[in-house]
Amino acid sequence: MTELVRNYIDGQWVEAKSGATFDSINPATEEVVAPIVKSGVEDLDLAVQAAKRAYAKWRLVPAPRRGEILYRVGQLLLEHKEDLARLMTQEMGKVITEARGDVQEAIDMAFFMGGEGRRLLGYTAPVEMPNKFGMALRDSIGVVALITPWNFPIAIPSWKSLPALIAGNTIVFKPASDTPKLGAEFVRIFAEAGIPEGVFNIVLGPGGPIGNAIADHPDVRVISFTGSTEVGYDLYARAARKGKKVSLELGGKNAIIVMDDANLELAVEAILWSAFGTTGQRCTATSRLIVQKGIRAKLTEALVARTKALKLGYGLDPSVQVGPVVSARAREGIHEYVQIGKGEGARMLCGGEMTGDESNQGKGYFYKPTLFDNVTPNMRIAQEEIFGPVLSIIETEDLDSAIQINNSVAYGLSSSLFTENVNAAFRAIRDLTTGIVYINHGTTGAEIQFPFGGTRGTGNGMREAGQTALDSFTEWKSVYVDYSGRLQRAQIDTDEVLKD
Ligand code: UN1
Repeated sequence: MTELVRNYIDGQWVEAKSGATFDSINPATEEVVAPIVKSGVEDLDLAVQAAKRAYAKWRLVPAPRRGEILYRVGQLLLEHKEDLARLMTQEMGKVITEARGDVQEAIDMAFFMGGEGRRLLGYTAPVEMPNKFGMALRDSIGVVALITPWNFPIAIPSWKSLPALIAGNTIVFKPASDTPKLGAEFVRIFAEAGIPEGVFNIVLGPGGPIGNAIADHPDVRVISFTGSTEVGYDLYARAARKGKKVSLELGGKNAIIVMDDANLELAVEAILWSAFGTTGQRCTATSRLIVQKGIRAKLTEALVARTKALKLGYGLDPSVQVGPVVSARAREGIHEYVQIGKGEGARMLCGGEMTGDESNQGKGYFYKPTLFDNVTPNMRIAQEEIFGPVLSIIETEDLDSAIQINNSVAYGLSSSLFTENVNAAFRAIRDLTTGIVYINHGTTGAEIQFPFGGTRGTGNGMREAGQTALDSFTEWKSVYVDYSGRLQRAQIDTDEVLKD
């Protein structure tokens, strides 16, 4: 049996107060990855208290010094990239090449945010009075809580923790209960990089009670959450009663639009990658294909053939293209949506079946990549997030109707257009109402230097990554220094200035 994975609180690896544990399971083999401490509200409180104490010092560490720790984090992530990637494939199932990409996203973020240590830019502006100076600074906030999902178990914690730390906040981190060991390994890297005690704490265990305690805790000032819309909105409402700042990244229902003039081969590759990469379990995954009439038959035919040929299996085998879904429960949910699609009158072209790893006695929570044709924009499978390998094909007349269909869902994360017509591309860039737009590329693959997030039900207007990430973890402080030696009343004594 592998070693028990513990919480990291105040610089110590500790068990949960209750002594309870649970198992992290490999979804490809159904084997136990590791036993994990099962934390409760009392463990959370210890972590918050530690973070609160550490904040008093950490906020005063000059940001360039904080940045040096982040650079070390980037270096260590690079050194441990392969181990972390292998653990990721084991703990949540994504195939090894994608797991490496997930870690790489965190490495990119560490170096990017390390650089913020020497920027964290504020600004000055002219003021109304003589002998007076004004500036606006970003200020740290305090203890921040990070609640992260299992589908990007290293990248998403990096999007949240690195900007929070560079800005001078301290952290209580609650990773998804499907990927607790990766969460703990992520924190271990920070400990190795020299993060001071209490600055970065992790509490492992099931979300519900801990999430509520985070929303209620008077010493948690900011919550950054990525996960389901349902849980996110509940948390938001609960935290609002305490006046907390909340940043939400929730669901998606992303579409690729393919016009008649598109490069067909390129579109096929992009659709397969965006719909079935990560077994469809990305917030950015393509789950709708909006295709213009003239190219539909050819595109559909190519997609069916290629989808059927995708190799499923344990993602540590480099020839495997599609891993399992994260859990038996997740697989049930996906299968239910497939039944809903059939019931709504959509035509299933392939997939629609639970399966297992044939080379391992049928073990694992696999689901065959599924294509639905004859989908209309209002069907539930075209409106609701499925979070699995299911793609719905919707036919359309022209660009305007394609854009209208794209925009007519409750989410607004990512969209994509395939065309060779530059005018169509720019019209789409203007009119697609998602937070991320791609031209001639699928809906996945955002880079960390740009804002990441979406409109409508995808969030609450905040963005992750890029410099924008700092907005979640800082508050502005405006400073006025009057060195005139007399009372100068803004907005009132302004005419005096010209008289002098
Ligand atoms: C997510 O699915 O929550 O753009 C994150 C992408 C990745 C991140 C996805 N860089 O697909």
